[in-house]
Amino acid sequence: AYGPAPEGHAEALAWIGKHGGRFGHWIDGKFTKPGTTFATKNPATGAELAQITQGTADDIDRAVTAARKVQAKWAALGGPGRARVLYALARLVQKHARLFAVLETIDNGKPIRESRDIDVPLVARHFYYHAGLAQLLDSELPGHKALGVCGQVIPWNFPLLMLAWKVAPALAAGNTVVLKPAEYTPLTALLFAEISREAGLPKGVLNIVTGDGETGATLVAHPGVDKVAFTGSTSVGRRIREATAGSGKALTLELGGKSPYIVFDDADLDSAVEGLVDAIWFNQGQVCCAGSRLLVQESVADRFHEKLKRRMDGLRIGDPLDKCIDVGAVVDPVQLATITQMVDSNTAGETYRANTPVPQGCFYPPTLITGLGTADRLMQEEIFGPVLVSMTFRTPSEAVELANNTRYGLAATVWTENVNLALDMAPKLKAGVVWVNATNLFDAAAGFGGIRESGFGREGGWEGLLAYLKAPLLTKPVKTTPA
Ligand code: TXE
Repeated sequence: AYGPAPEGHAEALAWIGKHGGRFGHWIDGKFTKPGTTFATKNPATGAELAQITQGTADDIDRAVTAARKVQAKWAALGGPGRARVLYALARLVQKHARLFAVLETIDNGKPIRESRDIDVPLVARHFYYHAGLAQLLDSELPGHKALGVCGQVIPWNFPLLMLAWKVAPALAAGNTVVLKPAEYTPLTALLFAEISREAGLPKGVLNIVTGDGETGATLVAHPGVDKVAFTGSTSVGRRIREATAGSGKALTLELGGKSPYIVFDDADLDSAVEGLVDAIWFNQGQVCCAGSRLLVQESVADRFHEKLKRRMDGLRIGDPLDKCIDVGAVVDPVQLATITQMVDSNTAGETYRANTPVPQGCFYPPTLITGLGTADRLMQEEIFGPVLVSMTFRTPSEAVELANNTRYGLAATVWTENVNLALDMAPKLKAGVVWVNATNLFDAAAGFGGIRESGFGREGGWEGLLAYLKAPLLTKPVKTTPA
């Protein structure tokens, strides 16, 4: 029933096959021999893709040692020297774009349209942009110093993009890296490591150690790590903050969210519906800044919910490799069980499931829950799936109060035709980013990050780069910015 497999599929399977379906870590410029392994699977089919090595304390130690050994030399290359390598990495990501996109889709379950048109192009953009920053660094911030070795732990929802967000600024600033990808989605990080050699990245500058949370915790705790950067759940973020407290390690955390999506009665409702599709059904809702909490003005609420339900019924859910699919597979059966349990245990409000065929397996239908109260668990907790909760408000001040009634503070969206209202709302919303009549806009040049339990620190732009440099360079250069 599905269209032909996209270009790059055979290539992706061949790349896995070339490695015998078993991967070691990438340490000091080459793959290690696979050790004790676990499977990474295609969530859409349940098929095993490859065996991945569980990183041990020894592996982490070897990777950190390799990173430490070359750090001074990498920094001494200077901004332009490092920029040359970052440009090459960006070009190679573009050259292998189809392979990266398919590999990401089969490992994670996201629609190929997203990995092909959003994730991979943003990854290339990130390396180009940071190559530009590296080039400016010596003149803009003379005397700057890199932090040293960075231990980076990333989640499974944007495996390659989160790698780019972490690795590009770290390398641009002259640091070296040990990165641990998420256990569900290690493949694109391993492919990236392999192509980094072709880009001329000196061995030891980037090391990838695969494994689970224990491997991540070992990396975070390693005394040879100078900076820890983490994206993932708030509970693990809290543990990492405790584990690094008093260690002198620099730390940035990008954690969960329950971001409000506010629709005023004067908004272009059709556009607001389209925005919502992007806000909560992009990547099956597995997005830290997902607009997962709809706040809609009472006077248009019924009309808006009706339009939304009609649009939900039109969403196509299924094989992520099909170019016509809107909603793909949830990353793993464990995650699917969490979503199902959260929704099924909710007794408040009214649940609407999209009237669209849902395949067997790791798929969850687009879901809307209306009529909840502020204290209801689903109003407060991150579901991290394709589930939208909705409440109504009467006045702008009530909208602000409801929007800020959360322990998180990552993103917020305001939909209105009244620009004065939007400008009045934006600074009152407690969130790292506020979008107006748009949602999920990301760019390498714009700092992204949260407040409150969504974490701290910014990734992207000069702010993101400064997070990889030694204090006291706390001021932001203002002269030039690469395009
Ligand atoms: O995340 P974890 P999980 C949220 C989302 C989801 C929930 C659980 O709500 O349902 O988290 O997902 C590594 N020290 N988000 O369990 O555990 C782990 O191996 C060091 C939000 O997958 O936070 C992986 O590489 N590292 C989110 C990474 O941390 C540890 C994205 C993230 O996994 C560790 C993902 C430890 N003690 C999930 N324990 C977002 N906001 O973007 C685990 N890890």
